[in-house]
Amino acid sequence: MNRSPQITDLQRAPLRVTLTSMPNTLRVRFPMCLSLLFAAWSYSLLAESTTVQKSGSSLPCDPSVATVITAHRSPSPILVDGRLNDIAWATAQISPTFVDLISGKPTRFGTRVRLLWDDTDLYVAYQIEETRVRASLTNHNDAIYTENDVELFIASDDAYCEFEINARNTVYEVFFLWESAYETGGFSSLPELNRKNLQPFNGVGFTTHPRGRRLGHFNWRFPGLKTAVYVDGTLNDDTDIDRGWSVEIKLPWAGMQALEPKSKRSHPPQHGEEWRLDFSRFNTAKEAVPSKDSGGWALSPHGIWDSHVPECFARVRFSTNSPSSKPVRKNTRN
Ligand SMILES: [Ca+2]
Ligand SMILES: [Ca+2]
Repeated sequence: MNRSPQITDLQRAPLRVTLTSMPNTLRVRFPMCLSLLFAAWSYSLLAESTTVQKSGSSLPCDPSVATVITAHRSPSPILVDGRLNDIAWATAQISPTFVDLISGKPTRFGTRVRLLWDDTDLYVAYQIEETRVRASLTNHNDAIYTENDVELFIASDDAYCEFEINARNTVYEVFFLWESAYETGGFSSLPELNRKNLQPFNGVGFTTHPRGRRLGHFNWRFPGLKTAVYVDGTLNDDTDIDRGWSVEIKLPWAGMQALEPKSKRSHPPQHGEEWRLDFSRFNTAKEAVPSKDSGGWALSPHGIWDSHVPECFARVRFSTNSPSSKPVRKNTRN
């Protein structure tokens, strides 16, 4: 996502109801008993509002209501070529379509994600509706967040990694950790996370995270990462109307070790285990007013212009069961 904070005015304002907000005419005609009842109701809303404000001041979302998606064990091999026509993908759970990152409201184009895994790898697939597929950046770690992209975040208790991918299959990747856990979490023991490789990072819109400061490794590479993109239309040619693009990502479990040097979680995860992952897409063009399209869409909304809030990530539940042999959806486009 673009690192510049923006659209903070679209953040949901806490609900405020006071007697003084009533029209004068209504106040004059209100019988005393009804006024008292109204006052009591208003007070309860104010109390609730205060609670919302208190929790809202620590986190911009309610972590307990994040969207849940199941990642099943893959029933068959997956060819990482960008096309989602593998038999395995046809049986995977398809997520609900993404919503606005800030408001949680529906978005103009559909975006869905699927996950599968096997003994060696985690697989993530994005299906992105888009009428004008565009991408220009071609070098690894170019500023992909300045173009249309899809983004993936994977969190452990004390760290998370970020991947941004454009329609040319160019990847930007960064590793972040909470500074307070640098020693206690075992990160300081990893040569690649030597302090000289780390830079301070404080989020892009939510800069008052209760966990304090973060450190980012902006030249980090996820070991064994493989990505592929398929464009269902024509790239950088706006004389036609495209159908969209799709992305396949393969992440070896072995590469997850840096997220948790003390290996609290098993790789692959155990049945029923739940991880926090974030799935989003960012668009340079926004839907015209009166839409309040922020340009950032996610599987689980954050309530603020900032992907870097692991507590707001979607919840991925791992299952050792293979998905149904029956395709979940027949009309897979590519
Ligand atoms: Ca494929
Ligand atoms: Ca096109």
